[in-house]
Amino acid sequence: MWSPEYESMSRQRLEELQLKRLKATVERIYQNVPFYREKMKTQGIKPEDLQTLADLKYFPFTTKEDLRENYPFGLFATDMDEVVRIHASSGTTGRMTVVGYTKKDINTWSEVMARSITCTGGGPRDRIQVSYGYGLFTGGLGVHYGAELVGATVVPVSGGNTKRQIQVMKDFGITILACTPSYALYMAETAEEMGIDLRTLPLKIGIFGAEPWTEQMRREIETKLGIKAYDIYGLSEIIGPGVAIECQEQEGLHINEDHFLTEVIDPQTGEVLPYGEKGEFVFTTLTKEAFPLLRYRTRDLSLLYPEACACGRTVARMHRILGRTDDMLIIRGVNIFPSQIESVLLENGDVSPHYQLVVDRKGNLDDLEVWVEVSEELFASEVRKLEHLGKSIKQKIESTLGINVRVKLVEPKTIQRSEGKAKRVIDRRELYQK
Ligand code: DLL
Repeated sequence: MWSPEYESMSRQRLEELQLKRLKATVERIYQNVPFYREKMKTQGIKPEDLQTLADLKYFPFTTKEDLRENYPFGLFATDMDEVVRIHASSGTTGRMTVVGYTKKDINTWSEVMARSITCTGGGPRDRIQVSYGYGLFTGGLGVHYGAELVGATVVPVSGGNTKRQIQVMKDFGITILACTPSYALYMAETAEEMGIDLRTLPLKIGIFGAEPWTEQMRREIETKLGIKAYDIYGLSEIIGPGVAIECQEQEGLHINEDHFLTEVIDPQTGEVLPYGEKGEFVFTTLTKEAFPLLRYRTRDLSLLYPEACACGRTVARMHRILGRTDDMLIIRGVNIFPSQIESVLLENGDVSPHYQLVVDRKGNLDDLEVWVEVSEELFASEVRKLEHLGKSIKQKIESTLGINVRVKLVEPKTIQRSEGKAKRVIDRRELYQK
């Protein structure tokens, strides 16, 4: 462990520490950020009303809309002179979400990323290829600083130029790859075209996140790259990558709870749910200076479990992200998550992990078409076989989702590859509304 003192502290000591830090955070944002002061006043609550961790539920949530309305620096809690870095994430709609870091915040981020890398078995002897984008996106620089703190050799390739990525991986003897899971698969495909078998390289660990993926996709990546693939979770608003990560047990993601207080709520009612129940993740930062957040609604859905892990860490773990409140598709009234479809597809050996969901409105009815790439071998085989595969996929998806879908099998390499976050859903219904 990078910081055993914090990663394996008793629940009681952790909660004492969290309460102390939470009180300080609430007091500071009340004093320094007019937005929070007003919100708390409207809710008739003051910092001193926070006596226990459970009292947090009386405090207001912060949403993505609040961040947009206070664009760009309205929620910063320090003087701009103390801000040493800005990052931003560009959502698909509206203004960017802008976040800031003081020197201490950068150190905190490096610390949680150093813990994360160590958690996967990485260390000073590793060579880490950072293929997350560098820039306003937090992926590249976030992993970079953590890897340097660990003492690993960092190769900051950033995203793109996939052939060169493979060359670097091979020639530099890379042992850890950090990128989105969809990009890892794209790299595997490119390597194959270049006649390079990634399984024969020293590469042994993958640190993959920034987008949803499934257990099946993990298996696919592990087999194709000959590595262990670890899920890393984070969001710019809270810090970037490093909020939570899997350990070598691969049984849920350890949350850095001494820095990020976690609640799971019912997205409809806002009520806090007990451990083990699926809901929306809500984080409160406990140590951030420039951009602290109170009860930030992530829209990410998962569940939390508090049991200590076999690895010795005692912090709570989250299940891998199961969907988002906003990428949930509602098709003919039925709630559908892309990950459900991905699981069905990848259980089937003949299709590649590349797929896209195309939603349209035909007449007054929603229509879902699932585009699936088939493997080279299968594509070259008889039409009858393809038809059979199409039918069987359709049947499986329909029995999982409970709605009718159309399945379109497409040629290998026709679905657009991504070097960052993959775009799985094309919702043409939205286009009509604009
Ligand atoms: O994606 C930070 C990050 C960089 C995480 C590199 C991991 C690795 P944003 O661009 O602000 O930040 O996007 C945050 O991405 O709310 C989730 O919906 C999604 N996300 C991030 N990690 C995972 C993951 C970065 N492991 C949003 N599984 C979050 C599923 C993830 N979704």
